[in-house]
Amino acid sequence: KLFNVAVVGATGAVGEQIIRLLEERNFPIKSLKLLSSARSAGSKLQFKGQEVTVEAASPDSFIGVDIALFSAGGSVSLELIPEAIKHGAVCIDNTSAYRMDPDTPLVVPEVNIDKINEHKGVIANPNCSTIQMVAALKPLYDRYGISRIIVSTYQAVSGAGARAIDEMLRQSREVLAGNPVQPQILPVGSLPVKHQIAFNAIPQIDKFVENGFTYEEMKMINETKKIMGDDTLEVTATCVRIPVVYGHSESVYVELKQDFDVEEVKQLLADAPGIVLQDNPETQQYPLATEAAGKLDTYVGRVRRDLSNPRALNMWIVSDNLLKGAAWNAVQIAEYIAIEQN
Ligand code: 11C
Repeated sequence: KLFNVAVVGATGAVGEQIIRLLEERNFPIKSLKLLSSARSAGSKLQFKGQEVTVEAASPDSFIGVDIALFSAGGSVSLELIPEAIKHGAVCIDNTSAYRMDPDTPLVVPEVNIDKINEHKGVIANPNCSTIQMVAALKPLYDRYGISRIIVSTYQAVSGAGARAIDEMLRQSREVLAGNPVQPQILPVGSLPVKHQIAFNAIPQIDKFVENGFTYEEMKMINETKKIMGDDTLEVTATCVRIPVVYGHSESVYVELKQDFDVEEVKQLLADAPGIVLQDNPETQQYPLATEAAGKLDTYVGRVRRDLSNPRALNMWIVSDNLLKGAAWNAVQIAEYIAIEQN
């Protein structure tokens, strides 16, 4: 069976990667509709050597669409996903709009693909920093059980969109030229206070919640429990923006429920789907954002037993936030839907 596919947010950083992956993976497409806001409508994009004109997304855009991939922001998803469902489309949503809805499966294929059929028209794609962490921890969860996770992230500016990349590069040039820097975008475009990102580390991603955590940190906490299907999991997170363009890095401390052998842990990771073990202190081998950028896998290294708690591990997890963290996870879900229906 071939599918009528729509990409909503086609001109954005994630939309662009979704279109590239649908092409590269030779997704079984009958027709491809590229949709965007009215502002970007009319622009022309290439798909398999053909020019496709981007159309303004409206409720009628979804007539005849089988699979719709959304990455145009939460408000667009909330407005148009119900319309797309009415027309019979299965929606894969990259925004946070439906993630914590109890009726919506939140899927990372390596972790909980079994949930994919429980959808009522929409399957949510988790936050980028959550996806790579749960993909790497799943084999350990299955083998030993996990009681607690403490994660600190080092997140790329591309997570905040194409304008944040421009801002980081522009600021870097200004600092090197000895000029004053005028931050405009980060940490959060809609908040009045802005901070320099070039040559800096900003411990704020998204707005603050009343409890002192940021939304990004709360996403990591809540989404991890939902994807793992375990409310007893103790999770805490500190999310930090650093001047890297592509690839989120994470320092993860994880307490296991059973004794473990570090070599066995490494073997489990090396054998896990979608995970690449890069771990050799002798040759200074460990995951690097610059090397993970552009790749579909999640890279894990610096795996070591904690010195204060022999039942705990420390590790370093890196993946391309726009690929496994967004576009690739969504296209992977679409591929599973296509397989189920064929
Ligand atoms: C960031 N993780 O790096 C964010 C971007 O909920 O999908 C993705 C936000 C989301 O800024």
